Amino acid sequence: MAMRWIVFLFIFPVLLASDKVTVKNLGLKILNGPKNGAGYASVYNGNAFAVTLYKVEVQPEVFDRVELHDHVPREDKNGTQYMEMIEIPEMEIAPGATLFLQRGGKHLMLMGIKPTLCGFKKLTFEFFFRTGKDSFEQKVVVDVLKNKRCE
Ligand SMILES: [Cu+2]
Repeated sequence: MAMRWIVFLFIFPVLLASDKVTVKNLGLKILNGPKNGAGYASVYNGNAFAVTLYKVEVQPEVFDRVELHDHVPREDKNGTQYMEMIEIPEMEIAPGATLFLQRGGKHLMLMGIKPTLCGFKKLTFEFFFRTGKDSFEQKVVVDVLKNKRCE
């Protein structure tokens, strides 16, 4: 009986969904002027099941909040096509797929940039994921690059 427990504890960590989700190339677009910024990254799901990104938080709190955004095609009353940016509640990533957070597509919106941003060289982004009944998070540290806003 004791042997069975040892085996179970040894194997369990290998099965964690979080080990197979990687956030890469996180970059921030923070300009001098606009009150909001954007965040871009690629998020790979190496699991055999889908995972859902449902929240992103940043420490220290240099933004009012981070929203998940997408662009959707619209048509105005003259029939002209345009893209509208909307907030979405979550982003699903299929097994083996990569979610690209990028310009003109899905992205992170950094709402309400606070002046305190300029006092920090690094920020920690926490990505919150859900899969079935489990949830987990990934932390990614990113440099605050030199920008006109902070001069
Ligand atoms: Cu946006």
